[in-house]
Amino acid sequence: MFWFSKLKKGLKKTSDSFREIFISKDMKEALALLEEKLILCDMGISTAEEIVKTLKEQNIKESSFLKEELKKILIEKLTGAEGKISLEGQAPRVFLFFGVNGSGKTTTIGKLAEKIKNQKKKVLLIAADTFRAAAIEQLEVWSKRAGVDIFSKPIGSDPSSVIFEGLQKAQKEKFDVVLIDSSGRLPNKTDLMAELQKMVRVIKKFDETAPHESLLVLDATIGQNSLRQVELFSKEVPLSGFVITKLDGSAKGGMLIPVFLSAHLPIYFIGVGEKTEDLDVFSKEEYVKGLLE
Ligand SMILES: Nc1nc2c(ncn2[C@@H]2O[C@H](COP(=O)(O)OP(=O)(O)O)[C@@H](O)[C@H]2O)c(=O)[nH]1
Ligand SMILES: [Mg+2]
Repeated sequence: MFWFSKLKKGLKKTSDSFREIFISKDMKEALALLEEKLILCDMGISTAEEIVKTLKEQNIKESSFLKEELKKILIEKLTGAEGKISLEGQAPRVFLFFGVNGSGKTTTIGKLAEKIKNQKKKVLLIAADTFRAAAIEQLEVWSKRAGVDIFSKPIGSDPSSVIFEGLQKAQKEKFDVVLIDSSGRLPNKTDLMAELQKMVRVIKKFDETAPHESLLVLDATIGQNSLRQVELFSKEVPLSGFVITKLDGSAKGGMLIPVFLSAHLPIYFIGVGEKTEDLDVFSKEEYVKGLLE
């Protein structure tokens, strides 16, 4: 299936709620309903109010125009929200993935490993989520599926030492790209945020321009609650952007907008399912079309 139809299908839970607005004959009613639906899909109260205010000022007569104007406003709001990772520059390129347990880090890394390998790059996965044995095994499964190498140590190992040794391997064996899976929790009582900072320091010992991307992975099904995670993580580690997963399971697909506006960091990838082809780069036009058409 083509990406756009996947995205559209994924966003269905969110987009379904908009349908009745655009067939409404009464514009006042349509705008009131729109505000309610924007809030319900977790676009944020202030954003919803602002959008409806702008639309009211335009004095639109037909609901079909309403959709077009709304599209323009949403695309405009997402100015700067598209991001692209660069595989060029001094190798290895190091990409670090953060996020709470279950947000979709390992799955995202697995999908990306395959995509990057298909671009003829030598990819190494580093299993620095040493909290659960299953997390390491899950990354091993993805590495086999993608046909890329993995570096791991036994469960409970110090995540930063796993990264250190993994990067030594990457340098020695001339890998192009390194994807690092981190933990949302730790096996010992160490403070997670302190550990994440340590990971970044260890990476900088190899290349002070690395990590080349530090991406926070967010689960769309929790909607605006992810703003709290953005705040928490960005206070402790320098983030460069977001990955939004599970847009397919969420009726809160509007959350992407407040997430972007909260930090003004780009959204690099979005996930709409569990397979490799269910991940792609974020396009604001496609997203807004998927949401409203
Ligand atoms: N439906 C759906 N499920 C996803 C997506 N991304 C991840 N998952 C699932 O979410 C669960 C947690 O993902 P995982 O990668 O293990 O999260 P981690 O703890 O952050 O590494 C797994 O069952 C994944 O298959 C997505 O885009 N859509
Ligand atoms: Mg994981």
